[in-house]
Amino acid sequence: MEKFRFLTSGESHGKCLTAIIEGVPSGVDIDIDFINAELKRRQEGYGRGDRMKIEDDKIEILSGVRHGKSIGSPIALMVKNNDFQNWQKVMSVFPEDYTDEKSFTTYRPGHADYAGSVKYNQTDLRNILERSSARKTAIEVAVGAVAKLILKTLGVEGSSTVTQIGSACCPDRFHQEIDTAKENGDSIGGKFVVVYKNLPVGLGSHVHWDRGIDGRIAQAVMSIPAIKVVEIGTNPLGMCGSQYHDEFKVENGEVCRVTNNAGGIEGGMTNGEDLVVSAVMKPIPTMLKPLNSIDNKTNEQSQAHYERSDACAVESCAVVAESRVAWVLVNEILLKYGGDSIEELKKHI
Ligand code: EPS
Repeated sequence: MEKFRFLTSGESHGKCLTAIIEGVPSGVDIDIDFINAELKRRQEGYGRGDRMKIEDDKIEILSGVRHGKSIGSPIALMVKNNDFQNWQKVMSVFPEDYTDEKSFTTYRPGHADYAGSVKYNQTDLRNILERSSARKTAIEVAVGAVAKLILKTLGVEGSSTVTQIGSACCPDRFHQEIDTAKENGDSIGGKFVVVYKNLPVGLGSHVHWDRGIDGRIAQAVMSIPAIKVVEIGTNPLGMCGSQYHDEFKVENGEVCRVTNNAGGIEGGMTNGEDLVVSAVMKPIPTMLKPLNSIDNKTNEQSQAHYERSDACAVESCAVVAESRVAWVLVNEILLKYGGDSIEELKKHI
């Protein structure tokens, strides 16, 4: 059974986003300023649309914390959607408020609209857009911030860097790539890397396919909206074994490696080197210059739906990926060492 579990709920323009986390040991300092700083980091980044001028994401903790510390019970979190004020009728839960004001029926190629509407038998694609929106990553980052607070207590810290936007690999050109896409009514993707340092050896396992930490990280990062590629360490394509594999050495009495092409994972387990996870985000599918599509009411050729969106959200996505890796690491640490209080967990480690 997983040790760090949670569910989230919330639509992009609904009242709020929520999460309930189970498995946070008691005695963890729940630093609200840190959680809010993480939420702010996710909101920032060049290329974000006007929605980010409306939102000012702040966490509300509803349970599981007293006087700044976790008490072992489920932690319920909430982030309000400021934009709900402008969508009250459209997103109302009451049948008498029905309006088709923001309904749409033309699929955006690349979005969840088509498959989601077939799967859930919906004509109004708003019913798919609202949950498939990347807005839900706000509450995921709040959950990630709680996971990071546990990791911090154990001396494990993560960070992320954008390494490519469109075809540009040099940060000096990132804004230019985004500006050009925006001027053309287009969107642009990119690549980022997440690094976690100071992990113990042996998180994950080689003994069963579903216990490998690389597989768990890949699933957690791949399922962020718009991620199409996840890599651990250096992409080995075209390298010989002698070039790729990381030779051993002993430094200050510690076993370590000359290089870290494996990205800190061998045999589905952490090996004590830095964990290095890269991912590629596709260009966002909501574009001012729409692609050809069809209308699901008539099956006639049409232009894809457009509404306010981001031209590029790669920087935000990197923060989301940091959070997702943090969840996986906390779960693996709790699985390996166990502990109902942070003191017990530390003692076990
Ligand atoms: C999103 C569309 C935009 C983004 C949104 C994700 O929202 P809106 O349709 O309200 O303009 O800003 O991202 C967020 C709201 C957020 O908090 O990251 C989409 O369709 O995925």
